[in-house]
Amino acid sequence: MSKTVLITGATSGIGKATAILFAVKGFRLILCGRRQERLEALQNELGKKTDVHILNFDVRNKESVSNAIVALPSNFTEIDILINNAGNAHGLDPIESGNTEDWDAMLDINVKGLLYVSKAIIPKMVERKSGHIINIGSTAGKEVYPKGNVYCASKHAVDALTTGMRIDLNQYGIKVGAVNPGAVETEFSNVRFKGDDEKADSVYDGFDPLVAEDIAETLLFVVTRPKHVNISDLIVTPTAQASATVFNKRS
Ligand code: NDP
Ligand code: 8X3
Repeated sequence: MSKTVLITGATSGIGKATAILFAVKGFRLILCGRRQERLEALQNELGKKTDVHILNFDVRNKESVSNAIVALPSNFTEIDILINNAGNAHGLDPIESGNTEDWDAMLDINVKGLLYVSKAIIPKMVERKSGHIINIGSTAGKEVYPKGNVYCASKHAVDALTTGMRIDLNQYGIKVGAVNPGAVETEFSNVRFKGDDEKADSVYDGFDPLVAEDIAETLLFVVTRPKHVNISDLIVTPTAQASATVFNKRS
């Protein structure tokens, strides 16, 4: 049978592009997010190509996460691949004036949410002694940039958790790795700047950012390696981006 992939944050950006590409490639999909209309639209569209199950939960709510996974229909309980993608930046402020609600959101979603989803899925992978977990980190998990403070901390935590998971799950033959994108034009900056779309768009002025499909293709490569190959860590940036702050912009 085709592999079953659970993707968090499938309603937009990287998660959605991955769902679309993986459907074309015949993976069975469990698509997660909070925006029900978008989940249903994806199910209707991608359901023409593969089996699709949708789950609506906020990754911050551990009971909802656990209940949703426990209640999966029997033909979707064996999850082969988990893509921990849900996440966002909230705000871009110096530490002295950062908003504590933004801090809570980033740590609760990007770090604790990833843990809750993983905790709900790992036990069955351990039982079956097989599985593959891919965490979507960021270049922000590899270096810190001005005003990135808490978002960078959350992605550094994802980096550490990826290594920790790989070490602990090694004995069960479970693959664990991370894909760490640089600037990808999605709804990411719209969320970061709280609906100020002009400001969000200006992030990508003067260079060609990655598009979500670039990361979807990377993820397809990662999940289609042979059984004995694990891609443990990948950084993918636009050609114009040399580091978190160095961009070759058109003048
Ligand atoms: P988008 O804003 O386009 O997508 C974010 C996704 O996460 C949405 O599907 C959203 O779904 C979901 N999500 C957000 N909060 C929650 C929550 N509390 N519970 C459940 N789902 C949630 O951004 P991207 O596609 O760019 O981001 C995907 C991942 O990639 C994130 O982890 C981000 O940090 C990372 N990343 C992004 C980069 C970029 O430049 N864009 C670069 C490096 C990493 P919904 O609102 O329906 O719940
Ligand atoms: C998203 C990339 O540079 O905005 O993780 O933090 S960045």
